[in-house]
Amino acid sequence: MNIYVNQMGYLTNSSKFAILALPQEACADTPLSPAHVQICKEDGACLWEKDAVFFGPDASSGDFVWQLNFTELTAPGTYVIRYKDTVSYPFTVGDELYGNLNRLLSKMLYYQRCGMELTEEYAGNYARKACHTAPSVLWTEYERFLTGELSEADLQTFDIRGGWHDAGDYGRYTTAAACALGHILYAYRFFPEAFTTSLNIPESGNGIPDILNECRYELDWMLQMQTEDGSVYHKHTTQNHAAFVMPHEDTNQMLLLPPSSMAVADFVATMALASRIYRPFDEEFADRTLTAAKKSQAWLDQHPEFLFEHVKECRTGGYGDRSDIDERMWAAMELYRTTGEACYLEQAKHFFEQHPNPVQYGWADISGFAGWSLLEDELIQAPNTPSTESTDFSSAEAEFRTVYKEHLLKEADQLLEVIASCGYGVALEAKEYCWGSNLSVLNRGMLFATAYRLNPKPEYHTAVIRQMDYLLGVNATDYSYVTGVGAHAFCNPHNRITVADDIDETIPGYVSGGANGTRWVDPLAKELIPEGTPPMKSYVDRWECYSLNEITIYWNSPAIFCAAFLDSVK
Ligand code: 9MR
Ligand code: ZN
Repeated sequence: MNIYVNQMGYLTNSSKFAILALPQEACADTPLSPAHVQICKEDGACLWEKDAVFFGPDASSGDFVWQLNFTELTAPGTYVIRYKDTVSYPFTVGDELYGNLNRLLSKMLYYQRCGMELTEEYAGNYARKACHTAPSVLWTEYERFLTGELSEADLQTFDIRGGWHDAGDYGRYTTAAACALGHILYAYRFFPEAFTTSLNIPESGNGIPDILNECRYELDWMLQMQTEDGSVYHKHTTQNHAAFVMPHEDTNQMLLLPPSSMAVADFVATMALASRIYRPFDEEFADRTLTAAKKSQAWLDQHPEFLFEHVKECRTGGYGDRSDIDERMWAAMELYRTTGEACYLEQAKHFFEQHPNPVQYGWADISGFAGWSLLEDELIQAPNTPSTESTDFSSAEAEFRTVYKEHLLKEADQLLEVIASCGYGVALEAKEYCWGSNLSVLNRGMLFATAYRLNPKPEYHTAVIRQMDYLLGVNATDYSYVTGVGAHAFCNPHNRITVADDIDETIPGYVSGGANGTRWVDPLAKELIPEGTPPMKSYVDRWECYSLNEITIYWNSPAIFCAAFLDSVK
């Protein structure tokens, strides 16, 4: 029997679930009886006994599953669960857990910084030299240089620096950046009390919350991605991914890839949002971001067509998309929220009407961000407290809010049913485990957190917890998907720095992409994971497996959102 617990631990007064499981092929008959477990102090003293209830076969894991609800364990401490000879990993009960987790997840962003030296003072053993400081050139000119049509002296150069490395590669991509910033800036907006402690970064102590200092590093890079005419480059990478070397050893030519309408709209939205968030701390920056947002919105208004050019000779991340409706919706909504100008609300509504299910929070579909903007004041306040902000909406907005809210809550209720149908309590169906499935799980977590703010049903809160439980060990792989968190955390991310740095201990706080049950996987994953493996188990902790075990800023960012929620709403 396997026992899966949240290897980090559980909040004192919130729901606590553990899972006991056996692969179905290991059982001749369906086992129907409950599993009698003991809950013990880590040092061995048994506290009490309880039955884990037989759930049945679970489609995502291929397991027979027993569910143990031990919410009544509220005394802080470190515990294990025992079943016959099997002992779970230890776990803690306490209220500091999600705050500590949030700090680790947020510090990861500092380790992703490009274009500056990370000094020992802030990076400890992981100190490293500045990288990617050479000038960049336009892809459109560079390709003509490659064919000999242009000489090197003919190439325009651009001094664009900074930002976070997207992932285990060293690229920087506008839509990916906007996705991460959307999660984090809204996490701060809705749960500011979860961001009061120092991250020990160079800006710490300047009077601005460190999470905003960290996001500023990305925003400053993003501002440089705007062109003269208001369009925004889609990405800033080399032609091919670097070898597995430290970032400063990657001296390949940096390129600016042509604008896409997604990049422009995401830029508008992010800058308009940043303008509201940074205004209390830095008027000048708030003005600058709003001006930049309006300039790019003017470009969008003049270019209503979908624009995305897949440059196949450039083999870094594509971040291709099929629709820019959601990005344009987010842009219009943020401009409305920041300026109050009714024309933007009209635009946003127009795009909302074209979107079937605008509650998505991933890089390809960020429609849910527009919803956060729409309902911002309600989401800021704790449940059941009267709103301090003006509720004097135009009737157009009021009606729009009602419709959107109903939609979101209905979606949340449907996802509660998905949780109920999954033995492990995850809000994903078996067919949904694709590249970056942990993002999908966390997206659902953010949706439940949003629903809880709108209607504080305990089920929504528990649903957020269960998505974080999954991430931190209540899953059929036995791993915690956050480096450095839990007794059995994954430690071989597909990450150039971790592979090249010669340091045994992996940087803590990375979220893995997670199980990928599709056949669209990297070569080693294909070799190591036999066809027919249940989706939740389609994972190995190998650095070569980029389709299973990469890390990115926008897999950490939704975890930051969920951790911040659970740190402030316990
Ligand atoms: O996160 C992206 C995932 O949803 C896609 O399926 C995958 C393949 O296109 O790409 C992922 O993004 C990668 C990006 O293209 C480059 N940097 C690393 C990202 C994480 O794997
Ligand atoms: Zn770099």
